[in-house]
Amino acid sequence: MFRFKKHIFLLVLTVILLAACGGGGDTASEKASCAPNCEYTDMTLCYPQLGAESDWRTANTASFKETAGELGVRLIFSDAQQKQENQISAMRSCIQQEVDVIGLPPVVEDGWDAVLTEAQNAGIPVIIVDRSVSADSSLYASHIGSDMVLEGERAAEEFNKAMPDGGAVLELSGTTGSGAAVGRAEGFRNKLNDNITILDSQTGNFTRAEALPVMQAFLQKYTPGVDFQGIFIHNDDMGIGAIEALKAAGVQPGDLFIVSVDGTRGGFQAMVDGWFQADVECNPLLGPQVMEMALKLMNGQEIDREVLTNETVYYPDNAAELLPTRKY
Ligand code: GYE
Repeated sequence: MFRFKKHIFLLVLTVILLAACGGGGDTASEKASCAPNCEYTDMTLCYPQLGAESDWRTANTASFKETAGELGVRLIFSDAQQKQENQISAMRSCIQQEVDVIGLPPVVEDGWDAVLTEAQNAGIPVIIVDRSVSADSSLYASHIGSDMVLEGERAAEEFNKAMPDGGAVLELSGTTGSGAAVGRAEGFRNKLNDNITILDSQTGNFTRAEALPVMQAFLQKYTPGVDFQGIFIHNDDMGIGAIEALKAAGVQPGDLFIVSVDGTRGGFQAMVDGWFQADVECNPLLGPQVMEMALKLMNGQEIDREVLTNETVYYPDNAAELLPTRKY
């Protein structure tokens, strides 16, 4: 009887002690034991990359890997192949490994609440990188990326200038439900003159391979120069896929007014070759900014809740001159 009571007593004591220690639920400040003097070499950063769908993405990945190498940050990198469920499981694995900070480039906007809450409960701050999420902003530390709506507006302004008497355009849009495609489509519609109609809009999922058949299907349905005079393309890779289809259909560079987004070397080459009439910049080189912010978070310093990248529009007139200086 006495031995039994003793066992119960020990069991209760263990439970109380575990609860007092937080049962593994550390907070951010407990984790960064180096705070307020943490250095880059103290940092483990998780970056569950969304995929490798475009040259923009390749440059974004390289920016994180190179910056981590230069600063001595330990980077946990993965490639979700454009699948949200892969990004979520990569995040869960990082939470389990008790990383210091997570940088999340979300493939789509919706569906992040549960895993963001899990990170928050584990005391791991999340910086949303590049595309946005629809989750409440209390669930993440900050968002660093481009103003996708502004990019769409800038594209619309190019069509307004080129087509003052109006006309019709096609839209090759990015991944359905992604912050980049949603924002660009919205901005484009915000600013496009009333006399320019969007004849059709289809997704090419931000890839060359998927844009090619979409453009082919457009060309079966609509006659270039007759039914439409321009194309707004949400990224350079899809633009390059579309050019292949246009070439095969006998369209010549300059027959259509084409505006793309990103400003990659491929986009610059398309301007040099006369296919694109403007390329709206979207900067993928976000590694340094994200790591600087991650360090501030580890040290408990103030950070901005929204950081938008400064960007411009490029044109064919100096594309050949700028091409060799492009970093991506
Ligand atoms: O424009 C595209 C990439 O989210 C801004 O994703 C990014 C977009 C970029 O695949 O090329």
